[in-house]
Amino acid sequence: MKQVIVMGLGYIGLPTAVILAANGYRVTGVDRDIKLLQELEQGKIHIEEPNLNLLFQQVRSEKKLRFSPQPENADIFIIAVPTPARADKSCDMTNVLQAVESILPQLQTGNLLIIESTIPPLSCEEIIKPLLEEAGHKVGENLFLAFCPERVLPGDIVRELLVNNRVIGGFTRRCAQEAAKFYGSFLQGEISLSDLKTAEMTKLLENTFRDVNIALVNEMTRICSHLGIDVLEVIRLANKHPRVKLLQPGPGVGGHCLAVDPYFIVEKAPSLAPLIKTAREVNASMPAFIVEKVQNLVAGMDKPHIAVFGLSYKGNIGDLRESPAWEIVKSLRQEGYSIKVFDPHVRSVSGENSAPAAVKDADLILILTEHDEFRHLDYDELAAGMRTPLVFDTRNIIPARANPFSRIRLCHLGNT
Ligand code: SAJ
Repeated sequence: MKQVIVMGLGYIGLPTAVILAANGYRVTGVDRDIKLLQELEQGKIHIEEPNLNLLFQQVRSEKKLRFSPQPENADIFIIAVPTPARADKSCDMTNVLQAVESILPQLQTGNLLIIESTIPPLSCEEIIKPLLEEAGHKVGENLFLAFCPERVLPGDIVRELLVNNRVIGGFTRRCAQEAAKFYGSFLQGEISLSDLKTAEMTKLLENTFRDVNIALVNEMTRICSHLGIDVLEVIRLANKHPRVKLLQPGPGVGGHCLAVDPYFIVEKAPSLAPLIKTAREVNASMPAFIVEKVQNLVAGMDKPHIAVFGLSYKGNIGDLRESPAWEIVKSLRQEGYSIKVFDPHVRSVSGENSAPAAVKDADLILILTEHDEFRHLDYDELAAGMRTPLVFDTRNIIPARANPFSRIRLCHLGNT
């Protein structure tokens, strides 16, 4: 049974460690957060993902997954630590470099080192490989180095870890092949081999593509709003074209990926990336656009109360990182509005425990996150407890056509 060390037990590292343990590997998950390790040892996981807890409890009871603050000897090392953006939006690789440094004393002939963390192009060759060589390793000869970006979608991580196609960049062909052998042992998706820098850039392009696509519909939302055209209908109709696949506008783009990764391309070639940079700016401006719309909707009301539904950066998860919803709530509070929040997925922020409690005497329900719980609410019934029966659905989750709640004025990005 091969031994795998997974460095970093966050959104990617923990599910990866669990999946590997369930697929025939002896796994040690390493993290410097001692409190997190203690909680994991006690059987508590900090990530809300379908099927993760079940699988976690199973591999723990079978003693296939251990935790440690320090790496130890192993066959395969995976680095899945976060790479946040610095204040100037460039990539802070400190976690990755510290992880590499901490495994240096453990590396042995024949080991495979895989980087899964998202990093700027050329980082493996220009920063990580030299670190390994300075420690005396002959990369490509007695140590195999590969970059295999994670591609899983928060909210569906466990399934996607098994079925998604993977791109593997190797320092040499042999490095990529060694990594492919490993991923092929549990992956149902297709594996494509390439070199390090191509795989690094591929990862960034994927998230940038999505960010630019969303920026396009968000910009279109502003334009249509100005011209009095229903942008949601325009997008729906345009998507009937066989080669058009527009995403949905919303209150902004959050999370630790789309809102961050495109800048890792910009930092490498700023003068060559105007489109990528502008797309980021368009998406980053959406919270202010929503705040402006809210101000217009409640203008003239006496001390308006707003009930915000959803704080996380997208539906059905509890992740607050870069969340546009959170930014909107902060802005509205700064503007002096009375705000109550309800998010059944976010426990870290004190809010209301139920929708009726949040909307009591409210003048507006502001839907900022597309949680399933919000889709299935009876808004007509909720309106009975409101002062003004007004809903602003920025995620377009309430079907306007089959509007059964006649008393409510339903606003969305297409008519507001
Ligand atoms: N969003 C929109 N409109 C849409 C789709 C998304 O406004 O039509 C917003 C969401 O509300 C959210 C943000 O974009 O605030 C990002 O959400 P997401 O679901 O698009 O993506 P992430 O950040 O959760 O995960 C992405 C995925 N990348 C791609 O789909 C190309 C995932 O596969 C990556 O593994 C992940 O980034 C990552 O870790 O890099």
